[in-house]
Amino acid sequence: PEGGNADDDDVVVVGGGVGIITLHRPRALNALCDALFEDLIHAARALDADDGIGCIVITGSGKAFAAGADISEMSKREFAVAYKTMFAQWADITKVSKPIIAAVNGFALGGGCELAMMCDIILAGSKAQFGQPEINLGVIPGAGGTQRLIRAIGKSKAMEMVLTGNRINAQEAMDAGLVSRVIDSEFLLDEAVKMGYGIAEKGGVAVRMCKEAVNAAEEMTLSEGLRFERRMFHALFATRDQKEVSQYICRSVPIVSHET
Ligand code: CO8
Repeated sequence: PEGGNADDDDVVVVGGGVGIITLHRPRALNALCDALFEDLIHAARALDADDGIGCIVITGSGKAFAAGADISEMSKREFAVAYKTMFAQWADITKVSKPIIAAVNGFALGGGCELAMMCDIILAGSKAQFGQPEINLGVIPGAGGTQRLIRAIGKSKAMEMVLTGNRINAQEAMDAGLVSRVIDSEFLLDEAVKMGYGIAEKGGVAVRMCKEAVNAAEEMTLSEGLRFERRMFHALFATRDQKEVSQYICRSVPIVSHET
């Protein structure tokens, strides 16, 4: 993408109704160096702004979704530089208004696991492994690992993962509720794209509002969330999508005689 500066490290964008972003930094297992993350954000923003795209898939390679933030880039940083630069822009991924599916194969560790958790749906390939190994490096997760993980899998399991640095496999991640499905590695991307097309063909405004409302549940009390949801529900009656879809549904309803 334009504006990218990750030299031979790259992010490839393919599109239709679904935009696929492939992390491609094979020599470091897709470790998220600053340049790669910058390219990722740039690609995600471009797809979010593209009217032809209804859903985004972020994926990596068979060996790694992303093996973390880039250790070699970060290990020598002093506090002031770390404070000013590290992870500040990562949260921009959560500002993307269209749904993002993380198709995770291989390692999703540290920042890689945190990136997956910033997405809206995580599909795991059968060889996926998730972990927050920061504790082994003398630090703690810094891009949501202590916050989103507990919301996804509960305190005890999240605490075990961040305190021991141990990894969990795809099935364990599924059982814990971190991922929505485990798919044979070979078919992971196909399935993610298929799901993406299924989402992309729905009404675009309703899809974005769905995402916004579900994500709001993590920030709001139940009564605030219910009010927020109801307001969005009402607002959707002002959209052309709603009128067109309900007209279609009305035409599709089989006519049953009152006498039968
Ligand atoms: N950063 C930079 N390079 C990496 C990373 C990473 N996170 N992960 C792997 N690589 C590189 C390796 O250094 C190696 O490069 P080279 O061939 O030049 O030596 C290459 O990728 C291949 O890795 P391995 O040979 O180790 O492959 P294996 O299949 O043997 O092992 C593992 C795969 C288990 C994933 C192993 O590479 C590993 O444990 N990686 C580190 C995982 C990790 O701890 N990630 C970081 C989590 S922490 C984080 O994301 C945020 C905080 C960062 C702060 C760091 C400051 C201290």
